[in-house]
Formats: sequence, C-alpha cells, structure tokens
Amino acid sequence: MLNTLLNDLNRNILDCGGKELEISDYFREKKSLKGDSVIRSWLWSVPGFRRWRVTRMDAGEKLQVLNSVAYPEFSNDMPIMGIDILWFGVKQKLVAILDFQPLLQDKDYFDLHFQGLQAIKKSFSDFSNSNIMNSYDVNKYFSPWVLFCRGGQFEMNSSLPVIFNRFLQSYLDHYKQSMEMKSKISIDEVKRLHICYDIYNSERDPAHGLFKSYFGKDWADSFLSEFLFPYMSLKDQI
Ligand code: BLA
Repeated sequence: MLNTLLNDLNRNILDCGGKELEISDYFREKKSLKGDSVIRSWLWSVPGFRRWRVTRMDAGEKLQVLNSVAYPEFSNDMPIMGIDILWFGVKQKLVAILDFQPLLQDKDYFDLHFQGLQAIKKSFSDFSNSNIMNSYDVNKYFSPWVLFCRGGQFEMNSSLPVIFNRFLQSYLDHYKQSMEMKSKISIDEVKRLHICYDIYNSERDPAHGLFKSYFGKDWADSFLSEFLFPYMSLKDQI
C-alpha cells in the first residue's frame, strides 16, 4: 500500500514540473546492519519549492514508512507540507500524520492557508487523534486540523489512500493559488522560521532511535542532520 501512495506522490510531483535531483549514495539507499531492511530517499526540484524530500523505509512486516516534507521557497509564506506514515505489519498498526505545517500559530495565517485542510478534516473523523501526541508539541508547527490517525488495517487500506490523495491535491491547489498572492511574512522571517522548523524537528524526531538501531549511530546522525533537517546547522543565523 505504501508503494501505491509513493507512486501517487511521485505522480503529483511530476505533474508540478518536478525533476529528480542527484543525492549521495550514502543517503540514496542504505541497508540495515542485519541486511533485512532498506531505507531509500529522493530529493526533488519542484518549481516554487526550495526543497522536497521523500523517504521510504522497508523493514518488511515489522515496519513500512513513507515520509515526505515539502518546503516552499522563502518568498512564499505558506505552510510546509509534512507527511509521516508508518505501518507496523506484525501489530497491524497504522500511525499516519499529514499536515500543512504552519509557520505561525495565528488566526489570520490560518484563515489564509487552511480552508482546504479544514474541509478534509471534516470528512474524515478517523483522522482526529492528535490529542495522543507524545514527543511533539501540537502547538508548534502542527495545525489545529492536522490529520492524525492511529488505526489498523481498515484505515490503512480504505481511508488512507483517499485522504492521502485529497490532502496532496488540496496542498498543491493552495500552492498554485499562493504563487499569485503576496506573502504576509517577509522573506527573512520565512527563512528564520524554516530554520527553526528544522532545529525543532531534528530535536524531536522519534525516528532517530529507530534509525540508530537499524542503520547504526553514525549514519543515523548524518541522515538527520544532513538530509532530513539540514538547516539545523544554520542555528547561528537565527
Ligand atoms: C511519529 N514517526 C513517529 C514515530 C516514528 C516515526 C518511529 C513514533 C511512532 C509511534 O508513535 O508509534 C518515524 N519519522 C519516522 C521515520 C522517518 C521520520 C522512519 O521522519 C523517516 C524519515 N514526522 C515527520 C513529519 C511529520 C511527523 C514530516 O517526519 C508531520 C507530518 C509527525 N511523527 C509525527 C508525529 C508523530 C510521529 C506527530 C507522533 C509522535 C507523538 O506521538 O508525539
């Protein structure tokens, strides 16, 4: 199922004029220490975005992951697109989080950027579990309409494919509209908020422990700081 979603994501990226960028072999594909799992990543150049990354981890029945983050250009203050989908096959457990990750927690900002996500949230009551977040602060870089599901097989096979495609469509429609709008937040401030996003997420990401156990500490540290959240190194610019 996650391969189908990955194909849907790739199709949307290509439709937006996305071109795949080269990334180092070190991050492009990494096999686990035991050799039974693999993590692959892609980087896309998409008009209007400064960075769009995609990661797919395949640890068989234990765990399947699809993760993607799209950062608009600094001249565009719209939310960052965040997707994190985990399927624990042995336990038949789904953890899925999809959000327009806001740069600001502010009513005017929400009114401007969240009509689409609000409409989706209304249609999918099984994606309303954001009250059970452990490692993140819901009020930081998550929206009040974050689509969050802790579910099982039914949500995985029935709700998720529909919601995933509606979510992407809605984000990309908004991105097309936002290209015509003038940002309310200055370029420098958007850049600062993107740096803060990377710092915040690199500190919280519950994946670090998992990466360490599958791929070793050195690789996990580099992957987090150089591929997933490279702007964490710009700490001194904020
Ligand atoms: C949760 N994400 C998790 C968990 C893991 C990962 C292991 C804990 C699972 C659980 O709660 O049962 C794994 N995250 C990964 C992996 C990658 C990754 C393998 O980034 C590989 C690249 N996380 C994001 C993005 C969002 C996000 C973009 O990377 C936003 C949409 C959210 N992940 C997110 C949230 C949780 C989570 C909110 C739940 C954590 C909590 O309960 O506080």
